[in-house]
Amino acid sequence: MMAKKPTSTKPLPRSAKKITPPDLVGADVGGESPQKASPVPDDAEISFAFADPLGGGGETHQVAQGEVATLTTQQGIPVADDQNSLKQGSRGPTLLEDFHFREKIFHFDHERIPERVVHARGYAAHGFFELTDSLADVSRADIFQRVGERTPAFVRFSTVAGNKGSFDLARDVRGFAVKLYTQEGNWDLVGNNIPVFFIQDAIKFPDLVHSVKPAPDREFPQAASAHDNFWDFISLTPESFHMIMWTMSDRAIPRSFRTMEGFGVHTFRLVDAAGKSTFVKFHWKPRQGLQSVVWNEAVKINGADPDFHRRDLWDAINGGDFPEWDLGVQLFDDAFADSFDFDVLDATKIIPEELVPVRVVGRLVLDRVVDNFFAETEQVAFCTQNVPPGIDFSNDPLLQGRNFSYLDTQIKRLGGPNFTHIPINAPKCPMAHFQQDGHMAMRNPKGRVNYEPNSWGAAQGGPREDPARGFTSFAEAADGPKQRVRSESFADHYSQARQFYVSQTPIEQKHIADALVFELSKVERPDIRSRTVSHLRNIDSTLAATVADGLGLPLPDAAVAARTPIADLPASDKLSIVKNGPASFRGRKLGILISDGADAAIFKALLAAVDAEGAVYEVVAPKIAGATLSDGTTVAARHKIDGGPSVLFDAVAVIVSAAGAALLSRDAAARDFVTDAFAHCKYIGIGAEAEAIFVAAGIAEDLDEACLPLGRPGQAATFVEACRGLRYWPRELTVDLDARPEA
Ligand code: HDE
Repeated sequence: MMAKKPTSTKPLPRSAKKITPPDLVGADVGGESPQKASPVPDDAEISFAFADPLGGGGETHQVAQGEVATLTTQQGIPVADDQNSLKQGSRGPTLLEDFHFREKIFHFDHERIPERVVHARGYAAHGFFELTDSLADVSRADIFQRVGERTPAFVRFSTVAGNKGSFDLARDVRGFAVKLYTQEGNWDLVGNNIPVFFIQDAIKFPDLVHSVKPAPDREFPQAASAHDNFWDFISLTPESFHMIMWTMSDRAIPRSFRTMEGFGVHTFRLVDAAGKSTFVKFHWKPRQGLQSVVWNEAVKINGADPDFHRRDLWDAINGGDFPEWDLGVQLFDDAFADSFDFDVLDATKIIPEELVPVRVVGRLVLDRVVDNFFAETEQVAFCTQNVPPGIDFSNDPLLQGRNFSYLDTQIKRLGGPNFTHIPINAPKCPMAHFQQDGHMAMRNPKGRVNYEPNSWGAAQGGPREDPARGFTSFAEAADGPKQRVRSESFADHYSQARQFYVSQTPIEQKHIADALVFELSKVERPDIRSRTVSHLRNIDSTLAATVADGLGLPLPDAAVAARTPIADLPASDKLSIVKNGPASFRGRKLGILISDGADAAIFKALLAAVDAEGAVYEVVAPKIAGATLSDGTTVAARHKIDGGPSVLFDAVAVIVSAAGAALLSRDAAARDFVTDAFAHCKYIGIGAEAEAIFVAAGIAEDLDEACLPLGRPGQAATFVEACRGLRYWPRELTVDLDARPEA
């Protein structure tokens, strides 16, 4: 007897049946959100378009609003059915003849290109540079001649160690790479958010990067320097300790790309029309002020929103809050270089702004997100060798090495020598040369002549060199024996590390010590921990003692210093984040936790105060559909409470009804919302009925002067004004075990 089929199983279709997709065109994509922050692009505005890769030569495929484009193959053949492959019979084999299927799968198979070996995770935007002060006195560079002129710019921010899919808030250096499409060729200023580097000679770069990346046998940890290999290398590389002070500071966990400084790091040269050279260091100073998160917050942000930094930039630009940086230059001559305590060619050193002031000469504005991440952000190829006439290299051995590496790496990543033909990499000024062919050549020269010199005359003979306009290297004299050496003038490894440390406020110094203890506590070998602390003894004895104590380690002897450190370099205020914070809460984000029945007058007063400050807000509620306020208004939420922890915000407010407070007091995510905001020293606005949640969270007794009442509408403005402080640091001493070594 045949077994009876289960009744729920439908008979398999035996006849050919065409599966068609639901018609998505015009489908409702959701309700409107009242949130000011994180604008969602209006789908109705988007028309479909392929960018023209030839920049004018090919056919641009554009479809007007309201029309629907016909799907085609890469060859432009219209596609009738994108749901079913071509088969012999309804249940037969798929046919090789199906060119649409084969092309689609073939192309998909090749979608990935190698990620960057460092700086793999990044995010970019378009904008412009505007000259505000002419540098014509020291440089012939076209970009520095005419005040008020704008130069298109593309800027990519990145982390260094993590892979492309890693989280944004790793403790790490941030890349700050700027491509400026000048009228005399592209200038790539490929910098970082920290003005010094770990090593002095490019030959050590592979070792440094190998040490910080996941260990080769186990492939972990990802995007983290807190492991044996990194600290082993560092503790054997004393020149890295100035940079270590920066990476252990909150500079390595920025709040936003918008609140980071950028630095060209190396000493470069500016060269005038007469060939005279002036040394220069480049600085990008954010008009938004400096701001970082705290480590415990960073750890949690990475879980709550791994895209925290890219989302922040995307939201700010789409919301019309365009980030801006001043371009500053430190200019100095050979006489200064000769008299300075350190070698200006040593990339582990800064020149304090107190010694050579930063002259602001322009501003950088980012005002447009990319159309396509891959085409622009992934394929952009920065090369330190890209400098226009008037800007030149110094002999910094790190920079010299980079000038080889960046061109070389693009060939691997982008597949051939024609990556300059990709629109994001192509200059926006006239180009003429005889380079030709190769993979994906898009711009081969026209005509018969592809060499020079030639005798085909001006009309047909093609471009000619121009000794007056052309790039001329600064005629620096060089002499000496061929040798592998590190100059004696590079031998001081600790003086500026100390200068950085003593320039920090006490809370920032605490964060450096905490970070060192955290990182070294992840190191398994005690000898590596101890060796690291031996270097700290050459920087600051209290720091060394605090870290040793935090590790439960006997204080080791000081490491042998190649040169006796200078202990009394003066503190420099510019090195502190806290001393260079924003003047207002503008552009910052308030998280408002609400419930049904929350006081409408207070909520609305708070929104008005946020608006007046130029800040943004997001609503968090028990349900994503939002909450109904006391006056019957419904407010949609941006986050359900579980997905909107307080770490996502610069400050928080809790405005709930008594019933809402009772409900949320039992909710772990709601309790975490307030305890984390409290632990991270944030300003907290507390509505009249909200206290029960703070009681349930166990912090009601500890509330301090940065926890402000929102019982009356008039208190909203006072609260938002207080938020300008960003953090109430005295609280940290009461909530962090590390702050109380005696405990
Ligand atoms: Fe890089 N670095 N680097 N680097 N670097 C790369 O180039 C390299 C260094 C920096 O958003 C790579 O296109 C060497 C210092 C940024 O696309 C590679 C040395 C500074 C970016 C490379 C250094 C930087 C990179 C990998 C030691 C700050 C991302 C992919 C001498 C001044 C650019 C690529 C982007 C990327 C080599 C040191 C900044 C392999 C050999 C110092 C911002 O070419």
